[in-house]
Amino acid sequence: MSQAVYPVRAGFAAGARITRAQYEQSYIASVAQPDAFWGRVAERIDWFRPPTQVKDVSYQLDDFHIRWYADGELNASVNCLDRHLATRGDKTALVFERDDPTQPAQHVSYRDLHARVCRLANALRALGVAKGDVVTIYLPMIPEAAVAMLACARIGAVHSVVFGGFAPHSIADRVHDCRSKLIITADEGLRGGKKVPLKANVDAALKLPGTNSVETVLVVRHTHAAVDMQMPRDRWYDAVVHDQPATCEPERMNAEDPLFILYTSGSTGKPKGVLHTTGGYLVWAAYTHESVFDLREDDIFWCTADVGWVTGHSYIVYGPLANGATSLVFEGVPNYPTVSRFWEVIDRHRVTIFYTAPTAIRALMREGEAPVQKTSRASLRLLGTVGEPINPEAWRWYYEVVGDSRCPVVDTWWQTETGGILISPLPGATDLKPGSATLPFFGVQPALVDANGVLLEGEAEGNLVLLDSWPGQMRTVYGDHQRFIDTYFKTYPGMYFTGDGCRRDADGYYWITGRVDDVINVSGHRIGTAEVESALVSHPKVAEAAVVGFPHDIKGQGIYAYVTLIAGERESEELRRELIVHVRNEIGPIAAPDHLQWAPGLPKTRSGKIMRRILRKIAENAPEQLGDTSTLADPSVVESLVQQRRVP
Ligand code: 6R9
Repeated sequence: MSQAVYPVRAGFAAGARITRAQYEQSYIASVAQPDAFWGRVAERIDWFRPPTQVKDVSYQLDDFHIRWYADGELNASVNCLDRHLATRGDKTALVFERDDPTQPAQHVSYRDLHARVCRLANALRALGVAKGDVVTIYLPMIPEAAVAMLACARIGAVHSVVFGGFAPHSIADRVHDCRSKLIITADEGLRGGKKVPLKANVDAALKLPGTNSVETVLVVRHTHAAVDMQMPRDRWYDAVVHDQPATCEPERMNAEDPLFILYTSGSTGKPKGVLHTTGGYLVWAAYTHESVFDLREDDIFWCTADVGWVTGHSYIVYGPLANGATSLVFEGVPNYPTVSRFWEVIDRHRVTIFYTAPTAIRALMREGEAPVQKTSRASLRLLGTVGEPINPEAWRWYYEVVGDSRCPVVDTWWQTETGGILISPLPGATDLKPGSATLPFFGVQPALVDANGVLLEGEAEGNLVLLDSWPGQMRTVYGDHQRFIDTYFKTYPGMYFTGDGCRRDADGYYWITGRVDDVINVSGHRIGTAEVESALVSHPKVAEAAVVGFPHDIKGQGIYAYVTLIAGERESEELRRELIVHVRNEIGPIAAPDHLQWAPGLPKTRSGKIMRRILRKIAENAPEQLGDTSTLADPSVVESLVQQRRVP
């Protein structure tokens, strides 16, 4: 691992919001006196009723609860819109850069955004959506995605954004789980010149069982493609917002009222509905956004994530808008029409802070320096990464080639569950080491434990846990509080278990090594092995399947599937392709296996448990590290799998 150090740049330290001395002092205060610290930070939010209580948390299983600011009342959309109108009404809230670069960009001011949100909020109320109802949002990366989220927040509806790359089955599962009442979608999405049939996917999803909670589907006209409109269920978005007033009384929300549900993959079963509440989440998103990105009034902030992921929630919508910043919404992809697109967009809009994923950096690094160097990027002052570990080589390329060795790189570690950034450098305070997420943010207490839950001191490698709560922490798994407790608080009692492995070096810097559970991180997207397996076995010719991750140059991890066919079915290239397409159709393209190996048998213990450790080693092509296979019911199975391994 690289131990090169990039000290804080003198220019940055001088004008930084948080200097090293301030970080060190405030970190100690944030942990020692959380009530005083987080009470003060909460003053950055506009409250209808300021909280008198701050932290109220117990991780003890017999008295488990997580509450922050419990008697406070606020509205997230008011914080993202109304309170900026007096001072920033004409400031651009959203810059919309379309997929097609020959189309003009759109600038949505805070005043416009407020009006658009209020119109939709009124329309939703008119359609019968009330506080506490769940609205599913299945939209491309267009301003309406942010409008829809904020309109829900305005009336106290809970949004559940479903990534536009998910297939009908995945939409249906998510709609069913939260009994969503209304879906907001578009005729089609557009990515890299290719059309995504969003409305048709919703139609297909709503034909699946368990989706009859949906009363209304609002359709944004985006590409103007002809789509089936099933009246009275389907309504054009334009038509329903058209006559609505441009102001809307916001709902008074308790700090602990739900703001949104976002489904994420875990090691077992179906994706869980991670639930975030209003007060703590908003404080966290806003405060981390300002601190980690050292935000200035005139910054143009671009986070390339999709709003379908938590990064888009916290750092395209809630964090930037709560801070009155300008946030860029990009509809397209990094390699369309050319691999210079990111850098051209940076020049076009004079982006100052750029936040993207290691997988994109690695893919663009492959194209060489020329596509970067033909652009200026002079506006950039800070770079960030998120989603997966960044290898030092990609970090250096990002720093040297993209940032011209001028811009600090903040490698931000966090999760859907954490609501916002937890471990990251602060550009004016933290010396950087390529590949390390460095040090904890205020109030965050990371620790490493061994397999038995024993805390490890000093330089060590183990499982990453968090010893105490922070305001942005998820509060429950929607509809299954026990699963929340079991998943995160049972493995190591009294601690939150992240599911990540991690190393701490002699300077106390954290180096995330990746997931230690059955979650695969493909291009920064979490895929549960159980989900891919269940998609595979839903095919009539498949008897059994086991899925593991393997190292992949661009994606970080790829998906490797072992499949056993029903007796009598023949293995063929055609069937292999058919199964990959099947997973694509069931879950979505991001879950399609990179490799699929026929497995006449799977390595199992005598009690019938699949030994994934062994399958991982075979996929990694490290058969010499198979370890102890003596507990296998039939050790010869392994030998034949090793011999028939697919070469990734
Ligand atoms: C924000 C987000 C969470 C998982 C997490 C970890 C990995 C995220 C990382 C990182 C190393 C970083 N991860 N950021 N690993 N360094 N800077 O990505 O949320 O989709 O829930 O994924 O991603 O494994 O546990 P989510």
